[in-house]
Amino acid sequence: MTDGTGDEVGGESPVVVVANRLPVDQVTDPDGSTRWQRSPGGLVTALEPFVAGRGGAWVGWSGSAGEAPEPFESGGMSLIPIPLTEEEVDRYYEGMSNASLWPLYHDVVEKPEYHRNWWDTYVQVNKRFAERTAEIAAENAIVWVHDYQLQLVPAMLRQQRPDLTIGFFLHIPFPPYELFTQLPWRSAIVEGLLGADLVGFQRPSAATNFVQLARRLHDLPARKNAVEYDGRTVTAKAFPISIDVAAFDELARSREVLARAEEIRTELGNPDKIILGVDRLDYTKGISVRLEAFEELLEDGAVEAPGTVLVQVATPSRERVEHYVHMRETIEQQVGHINGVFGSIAGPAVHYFNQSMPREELAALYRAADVMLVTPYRDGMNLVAKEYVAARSDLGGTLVLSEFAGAAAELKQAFLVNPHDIAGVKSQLLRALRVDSREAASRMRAMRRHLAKNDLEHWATSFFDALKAQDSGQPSGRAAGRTAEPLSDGRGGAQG
Ligand code: GDG
Repeated sequence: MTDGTGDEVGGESPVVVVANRLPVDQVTDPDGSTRWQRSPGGLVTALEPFVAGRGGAWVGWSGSAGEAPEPFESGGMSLIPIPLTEEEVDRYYEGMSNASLWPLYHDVVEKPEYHRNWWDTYVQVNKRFAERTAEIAAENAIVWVHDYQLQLVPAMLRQQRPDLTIGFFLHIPFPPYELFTQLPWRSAIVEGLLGADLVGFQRPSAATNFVQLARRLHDLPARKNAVEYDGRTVTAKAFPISIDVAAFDELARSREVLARAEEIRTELGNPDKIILGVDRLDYTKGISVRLEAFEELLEDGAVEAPGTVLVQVATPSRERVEHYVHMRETIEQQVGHINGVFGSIAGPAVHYFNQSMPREELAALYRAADVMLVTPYRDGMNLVAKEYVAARSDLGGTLVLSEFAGAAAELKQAFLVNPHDIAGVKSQLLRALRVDSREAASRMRAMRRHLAKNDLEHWATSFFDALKAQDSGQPSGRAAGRTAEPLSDGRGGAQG
């Protein structure tokens, strides 16, 4: 893999990825033996070429509480497992990460809970990730830290290893000052992120929010895209993530997937229109919004079942977090109600699946669907929207997309909706159901063109290029971090 200059991306420096999860899952074979299997999803595929074969490593949790396995090799990378106890999973992962930060960063769609013992554990676990990374990273390595679970790692790592070049990428939105400042440990998080040379976000507005926070909370000199801190320049910039477009396109064109798409239509009773939703079962994804809009359209008589059906795949997620248990009950009641009133012996109006599907099945669903309905209240990017577009080489199908998904900034030819405005969602859904095929094809073509150029490899390469450029631009950089005192001890107290 090369950058524009023909050099190997990342130069010769080894790359270490630090993420909450390792890129593998432990699976048990029928004979009872266990082995590691590469996790599904594009991120691993995109990062592997940068990490593999050059002394690179991936630091992360294995997914099971208890003792961590010894480091091992996989796909040319050294995988370095970090242990988490049951209590740490409870407090750091399900608590602080998924019941405090996740709702806060998603516009407080649900009320975040703040507990001091969750925070203390978050600090402790971040420290463990930072210490282990400091131990294994080669001299002058490039370290790329991922996501909201590990926001303290950049600063903790810089303290121990000022020779490293540190990048951070946040996969979820970053809230504005007015929301972020309700976090009791707001200063510590901002300081944690300021330990990086480059902080990447999905959207430019998130980068702006971060720079403003650093300026207003810590009184730091800041320009549009950069903060001066501790003798270094910390750059904040948007790098919208994408998918492996070519691979998804190829999968969705395969004979098996096309045949399965036909079969799905037949099994659904050959409806005129199939509307599709695919999400992790998460309250940010606005699954209730689309059920409500669909129900009202059925009530109004604007659509009829089973001529028009909604297929909703809601993949199980975070099932031990209280918000999620409650949300699942609400959604399942809604589905039951719609089917009770509008279903018939011929079939239900909503086909609801609370299960994880193979990638091939998702691709076939994308090919079978006339309208893809993506209505998050807030979403960093939303890869499902991009997968749908990548799957439609036939230029068929239409995309209805929330304005509040990062993807809306790129997929401008979608039928955009405000998920808080049910009347608006209904009318855009109807437009998408009724649009003539020429207009639909022209919208799809434009979105596919954009995606073809902006795929996952482009994302990873842009980030590494920016990180390298940032590193060579640091004045006295590295040495400054060695002696610097952080603004706080990272253990919190509401300050700033
Ligand atoms: C976070 C941010 C950002 C879903 N169900 C199944 C399945 N999936 C796959 C989809 C897609 C992925 O999971 C979901 O990606 P999203 O982007 O929609 O959402 P999050 O999980 O919330 O991800 C998000 C992302 O990070 C990347 O930065 O875009 O904004 O919230 O790829 O296809 N895959 C399979 N079976 C399922 O049932 N195989």
